[in-house]
Amino acid sequence: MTDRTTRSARPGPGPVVVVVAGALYDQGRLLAARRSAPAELAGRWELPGGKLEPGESPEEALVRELREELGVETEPGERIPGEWPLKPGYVLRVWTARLLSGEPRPLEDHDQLRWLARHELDSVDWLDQDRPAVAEAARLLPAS
Ligand code: DCM
Repeated sequence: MTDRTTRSARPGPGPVVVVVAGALYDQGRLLAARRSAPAELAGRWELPGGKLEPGESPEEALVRELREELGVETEPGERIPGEWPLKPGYVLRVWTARLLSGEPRPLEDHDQLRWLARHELDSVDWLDQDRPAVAEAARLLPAS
C-alpha cells in the first residue's frame, strides 16, 4: 500500500463540518422533507437543515436553515442524542424544534414536504443517515 493510499483511507485532518437538522413537530406530527438535489440524494427524505456557518451556534444555524429552506420561524429545543456520519468530514446532529410561525414550504433544496404521524413515518424513503435520528425523534410523538 502506498503512502497516498494509506492517507486517503483514513479520515482527513482538519475540523469536522457539522450539519444540523431539525425534528420539527406540529400537532403530534414530524416534518419530513424530500431532497431535490444533489442528484445522489434527490428523492430521499430527510429532516431539513444544513451546514453550520463560522461563528454560529448549532441552534442559530438551525433557525437560519429552517427559515431559508422552509420559510418558517422556529424555536430549537433539545438535542437528539447521537451523531451520524455523512460523507467523509461531515457529521449530522439533530435538534428538536417547534414551529412558531409560518406554514413550511419547500423553498430551497426540497420539492415536497409531509407532516407525518408516528404510524406514517415508514411511508417515506429516509436518507440512511437520518433513520436513527428519525427513530429517536419518533419517541417524542404521541402514539397514533
Ligand atoms: N444532510 C443529511 N441529512 C440531513 C440534512 C443534510 O444527510 N437531515 C446532508 C446532505 C448534504 C449535507 O448534509 O450532503 C449538507 O446539507 P445541505 O446541502 O442541505 O446544506
